[in-house]
Amino acid sequence: MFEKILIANRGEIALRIHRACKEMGIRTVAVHSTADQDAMHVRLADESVCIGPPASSESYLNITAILSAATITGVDAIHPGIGFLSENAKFAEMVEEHGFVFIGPTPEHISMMGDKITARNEAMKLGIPCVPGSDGAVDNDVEAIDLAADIGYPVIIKATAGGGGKGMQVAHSAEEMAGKLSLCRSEAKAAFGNDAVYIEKYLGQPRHIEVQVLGDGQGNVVHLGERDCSLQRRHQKVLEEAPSPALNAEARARIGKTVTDALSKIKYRSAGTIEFLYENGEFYFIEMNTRLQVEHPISEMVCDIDLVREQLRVATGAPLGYGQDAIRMNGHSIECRINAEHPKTFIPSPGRITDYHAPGGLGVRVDSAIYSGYAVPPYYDSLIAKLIVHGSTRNECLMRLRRALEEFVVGGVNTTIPLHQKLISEPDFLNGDYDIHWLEKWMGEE
Ligand code: MV4
Repeated sequence: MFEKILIANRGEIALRIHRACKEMGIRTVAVHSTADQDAMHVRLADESVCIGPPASSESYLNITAILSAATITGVDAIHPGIGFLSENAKFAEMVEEHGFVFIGPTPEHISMMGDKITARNEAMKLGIPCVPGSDGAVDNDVEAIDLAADIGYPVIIKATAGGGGKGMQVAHSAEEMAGKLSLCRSEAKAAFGNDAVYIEKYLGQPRHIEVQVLGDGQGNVVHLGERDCSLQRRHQKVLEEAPSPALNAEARARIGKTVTDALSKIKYRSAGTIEFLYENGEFYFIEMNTRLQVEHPISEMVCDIDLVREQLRVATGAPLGYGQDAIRMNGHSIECRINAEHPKTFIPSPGRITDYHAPGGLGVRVDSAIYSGYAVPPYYDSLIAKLIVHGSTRNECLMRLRRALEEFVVGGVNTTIPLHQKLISEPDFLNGDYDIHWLEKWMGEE
């Protein structure tokens, strides 16, 4: 096992990784910006290195500074966490070139899934069902309009380099195509420096369902069931649950087998998530995330597996050591993302936390790096805590979540706690009756 690793991240996820390391006897090195001098990830780590000024581009994205920190502290490996450099194939490659282990997939798998056209083509080759659409990039308007006529309107035009909901346009008729194509291309060029686009049939009321996988790079791959992440606002997830209220055991086993068969063919290593749209009982691949995800704890709670521990283990070259039979799913789990934002306008609310009391008790987990007196900096993502609840049934989970939200005190900044309190008393939510558009509609009506 590694003796010491560097955690190239901040906030709750840096703590999450630190915790797994400590339980495995691994020492940790934190890196931080000047704005994060007093951050909990720095306080808890065995060693820390300041890697630059507040702006992420000069600190948490500063590859040279991070590799220097790894060199001077003599670590064995680097965990990239979530966001920042976690899906940067060049970084993964440079980590390895400098003689460290990258705790994640190979650079080749990161690249493969980072470009959406390549990912879609690869998914099709591997037998993963995709949305009907173009076979690769559409080169010109005529080709796109001909194809859209075959697929049937509405269609969605997507940038191959897209992400976070950027670089997508829906066209409802042939007349709209030329305009939407050029809009999508110019947005993609400006945002990602790549104007390649492809088209798919537009699904009107799908759910967002993603399957958690874990592979050892030797062909052993298991899945940890699915998460329902349909509750989003402007492509930001708000609340996630596992299992999905929309799937039965047959659908779960079917999609699980499809993804594990596929990823075992490419000998996928580390944690990963395959995202699907789910409509009328069918799954349609949209993308794959080659990293740990913010909502990974709900899968951990349901499967009783420490995903970061497993990432560390397989990164050393160890085989998974168990098969799908060993994965037993139990009960229900929900995660509420608590952001330092106004609960109605979502305007960020950085500043000092004056009071803090986290809920506890059976089945309650809080992943957070904040504390009373901590100042939430304005430079980074506004996620300050994740409340993760587990219960033996969905109803027990909901009752527990309600009481945990009531106990949660975060004073001094606005948070999304009141939004969650309202959300979990909505009949549609309680009935599990929601799609990817439900939350925005509901918020518009409030
Ligand atoms: C779609 C779609 C409908 N049809 N693709 C949004 C982000 C990106 N990951 C994929 N997205 C979508 N792709 C087809 N063919 C609708 C969305 C979409 C969405 C997907 C998941 C969660 C929330 C969403 C909100 C709006 C649109």
